[in-house]
Amino acid sequence: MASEGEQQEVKALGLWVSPFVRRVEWALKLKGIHYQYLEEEDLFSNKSPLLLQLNPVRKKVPVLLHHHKAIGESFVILEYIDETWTHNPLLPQHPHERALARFWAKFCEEKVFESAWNALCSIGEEEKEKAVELTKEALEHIEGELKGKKNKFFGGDEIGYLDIAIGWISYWLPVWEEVGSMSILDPIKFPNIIAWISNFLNHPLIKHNLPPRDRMVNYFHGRRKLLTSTPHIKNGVQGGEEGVKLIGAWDSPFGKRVEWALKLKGIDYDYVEEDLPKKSPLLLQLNPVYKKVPVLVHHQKPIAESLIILQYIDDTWKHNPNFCLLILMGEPPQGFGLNSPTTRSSKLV
Ligand SMILES: N[C@@H](CCC(=O)N[C@@H](CS)C(=O)NCC(=O)O)C(=O)O
Repeated sequence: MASEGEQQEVKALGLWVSPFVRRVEWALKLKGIHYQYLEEEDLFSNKSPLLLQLNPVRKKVPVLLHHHKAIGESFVILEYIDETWTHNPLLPQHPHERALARFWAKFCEEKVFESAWNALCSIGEEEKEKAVELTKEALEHIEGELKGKKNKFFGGDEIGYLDIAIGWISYWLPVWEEVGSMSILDPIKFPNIIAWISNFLNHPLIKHNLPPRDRMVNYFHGRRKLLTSTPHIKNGVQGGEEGVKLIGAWDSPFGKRVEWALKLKGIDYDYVEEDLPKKSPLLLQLNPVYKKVPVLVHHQKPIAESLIILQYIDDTWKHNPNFCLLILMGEPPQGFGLNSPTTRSSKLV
């Protein structure tokens, strides 16, 4: 067990309704770690200075603070918690089983979560049906993983990493089904998932650490309304103060140009990393012609092609003119080189 002094240094920055934040809280509670919870009051329109300071790259919750050091991304935080407080291990002991737990957690995040969220925020029945089908297809793999297992949870009779990682399926997904008027968790098709859900929700620690359902239903009705009426901000594409968001890929020199330009102009922006081989629905929606990064979103309107974006930036924010020339000559202005300490990767939380 961690000493009292060590535990006092733990803080979690969160949002009450976030499934990502809940993962972190469940893990801390399973380990018996005392922590201070700090609610991000207005996450989508007025992020707190603390969040911007602790997670300047993604500007998202959860953020875990331990001994004044910040860690972002819920799966990374789960691993950090498991490595720091080694009692009640979350990940399995055997390397292959650990790898499998991570594999299924990632799969669920990319396939089940994304499709289910798309189904909830879909515009029109056809789009919704497609997304519901994709969600069910992905869930079939999870059903297969559970089939024939005698244990209550994925890794045995104690809740572990994978249960926590996909715990949202037990509680958030049924709320989304209700809010989106859709049916996903069919008990005939997914009997093992339904049994796992019952075990998970009946665990005393989980049961007492869930957001109020009615409040969630209201909240997601609101999110759904907002996201379906303004499709460009679906998936959180709202951007910084002026609604500036950049969709890029970490190794794209074209994306870098745009980042240098925004930084030179001092424009606050949100960055979304694109998984290029996969091409996210967001990228296909924002840049259906080239399907490439970078894409700049400003006031909910997408602009593609890096040179055109540079011109747009220079036309829109008139201060520091002529910088484009420098960037086009391939010379990152001082302090913005790929390995400079001011680049995104080095500032990651
Ligand atoms: N992959 C991240 C996702 C975190 C995330 O999307 N958090 C949402 C709250 S549910 C957020 O902070 N959104 C703020 C925004 O998009 O501006 C994780 O696992 O931690």
